[in-house]
Amino acid sequence: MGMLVDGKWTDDDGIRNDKGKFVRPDSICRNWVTKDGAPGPSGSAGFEAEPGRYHLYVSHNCPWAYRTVLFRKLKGLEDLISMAISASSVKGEGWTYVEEEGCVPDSVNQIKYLHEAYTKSDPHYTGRVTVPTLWDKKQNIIVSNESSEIIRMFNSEFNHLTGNEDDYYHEDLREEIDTINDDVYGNLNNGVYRCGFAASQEAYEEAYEKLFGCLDRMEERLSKQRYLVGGRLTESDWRLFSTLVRFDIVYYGLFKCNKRHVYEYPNLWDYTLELYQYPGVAEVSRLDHFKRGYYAAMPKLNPLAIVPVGPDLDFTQSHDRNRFPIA
Ligand SMILES: N[C@@H](CCC(=O)N[C@@H](CS)C(=O)NCC(=O)O)C(=O)O
Repeated sequence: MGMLVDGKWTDDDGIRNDKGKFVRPDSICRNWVTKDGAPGPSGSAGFEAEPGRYHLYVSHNCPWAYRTVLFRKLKGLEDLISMAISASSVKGEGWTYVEEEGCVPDSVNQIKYLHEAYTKSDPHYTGRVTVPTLWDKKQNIIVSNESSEIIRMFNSEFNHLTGNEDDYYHEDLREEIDTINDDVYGNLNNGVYRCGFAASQEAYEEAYEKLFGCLDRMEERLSKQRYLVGGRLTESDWRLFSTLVRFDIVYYGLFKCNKRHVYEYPNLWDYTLELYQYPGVAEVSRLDHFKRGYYAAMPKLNPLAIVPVGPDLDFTQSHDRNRFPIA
C-alpha cells in the first residue's frame, strides 16, 4: 500500500515478511483519551473526553477499524465522536476519503489521503498509515492508531457524557479476557492475514494450522457457554466477531483459509448470527464493502480485481444461542 518515510509518501508492496511470514508492525501513536485528561495506560496526558473533540478515520472493510466503529455504536458515541469513512478500495496513496457510496468524506481536516493527517500531526512521521486513526481536533494531532486501545477508551472514558455504563471489559473478568484476546489475536484476527500474506508454503501452512486450531478451541468453548468469557458479552466477543463476520465472505477464499467455513461450525455460526443481530450492529456492518475492500484492493492476491458474487449468506436467520443463559 505504501507508507510515510520522514513525512514523504513512499510506495511499497504492502506485504512485510520475515522468512516468508507476514509481520504486522506495532502501532506508533499510542496516546489515551481519559475521562479527565489524566495520563492513560501509555502515560500520555491531556486528552480529556469531551463531546465533539475527537474524530475517527475508518474504512468499512478493515476489521481493526470495524471494532472501533462497533464500540462507537454500542457505547452511544455517535453524536460525540465524528467519523470519516474511506472508500473500501485503496487507491493511489493509501486510504482515501472521497464522496462515494457508503463513504463519508473528511469534514475535519478535509484531507483526501489519510497520510495527510499523519503529516499534519507530525511532519516527519515515519511508519504505516493505518485505519483506525483517532484524531484530536483540539491539538490537531493523532491520539491513537491502535484499535485495541481505542475500544478500551470508548468502553469506559466517555460514560459520564453518555450515561451509557455498558461494560465490555469487566474488572473481574480482565485476566480471562486478556488471555482469550491473545489467542484470538495471534491465531485468528491476525492469523487470517498470516495465511493470506504468507510468502512461503511453510509459513502459510503454519498459520493455517494455528488458525483452525483456534477456531476449534472457540467452537468448543461456545458449545458450553453463551459468550467467550462466561455468560457476559465482553470485548473478546466483539474482537472475535470482527473476524468471523468477514471469514466466509473474504478470508475463506482470498486468504486461502479454506479448511472450513464459519457456517460449518454450529456454535460459531449461531454465535456470529447472534452478534450480528445485536442492536446497532447490522447498521454499521457493510458486507458489500467487506468483500470489495479486499478483493478489489489487493492486486498481489487478486490481480484482476474481480469481486466474487457469493457466498450467499443470511446473517438475519434465527439462531439457537438463547439455549444458554446470560449472566
Ligand atoms: N494494530 C493496528 C492495525 C491496523 C491495520 O493494520 N489496519 C490496516 C487495514 S485493515 C491498514 O490500515 N493497513 C495499511 C498498512 O499497513 O499500510 C490496529 O489494530 O489498529
